[in-house]
Amino acid sequence: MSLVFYYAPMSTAETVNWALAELEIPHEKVVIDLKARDQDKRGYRALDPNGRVPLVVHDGVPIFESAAILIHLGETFGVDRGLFPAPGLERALALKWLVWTNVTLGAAVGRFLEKAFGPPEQKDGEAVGLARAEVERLFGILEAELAKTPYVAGETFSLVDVHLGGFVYWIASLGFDLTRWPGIAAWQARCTSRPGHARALAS
Ligand SMILES: N[C@@H](CCC(=O)N[C@@H](CS)C(=O)NCC(=O)O)C(=O)O
Repeated sequence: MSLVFYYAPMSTAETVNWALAELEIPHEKVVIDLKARDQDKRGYRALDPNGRVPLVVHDGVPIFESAAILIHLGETFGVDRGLFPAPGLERALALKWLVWTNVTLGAAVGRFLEKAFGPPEQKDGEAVGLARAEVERLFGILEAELAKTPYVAGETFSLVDVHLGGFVYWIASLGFDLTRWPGIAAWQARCTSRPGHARALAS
């Protein structure tokens, strides 16, 4: 088995970095310097025509999109390790939240970034406020979910917590104060106190 992970610090690749550390899968890590535009090099574009990180090449097959990578790692390596549900309804719950992370929450944050950090001449306070309110509404949905179960997809920690937790950690760094959502804050603390998270930080 060969697995090459193309990574950039402080990017969407962090959730894949954490997942690989939780799963303890041997792999080669290649750092992509986004500022130096390594992602535009022809060899990289041949693997990922989007020119983005994360990218995983598993036994020669390139896989882009962080949610797709998490699903693939979960299905392939996570079930036996108790970090991803077997096919069935529990798997469906996991997929629901993994897709929500990118398609619903990720898109809302993308709109917030566009409005809040776009060109100053296009700054519109009301649009920033609306985009922020949408992210906060989605945090409310997650908070309500975490009032029901200790982890996003059920009673036990899984790669869904890695992926959604990694996104929430990044969103908080954009100025969303998690103390407003105590359930989310407590869940983050539970997930980041794991040895797998420490291994990811040290890798
Ligand atoms: N939807 C993609 C987003 C990937 C993405 O936007 N990655 C950013 C870093 S967070 C990137 O590689 N940017 C480089 C560029 O746009 O040139 C995923 O979840 O994997």
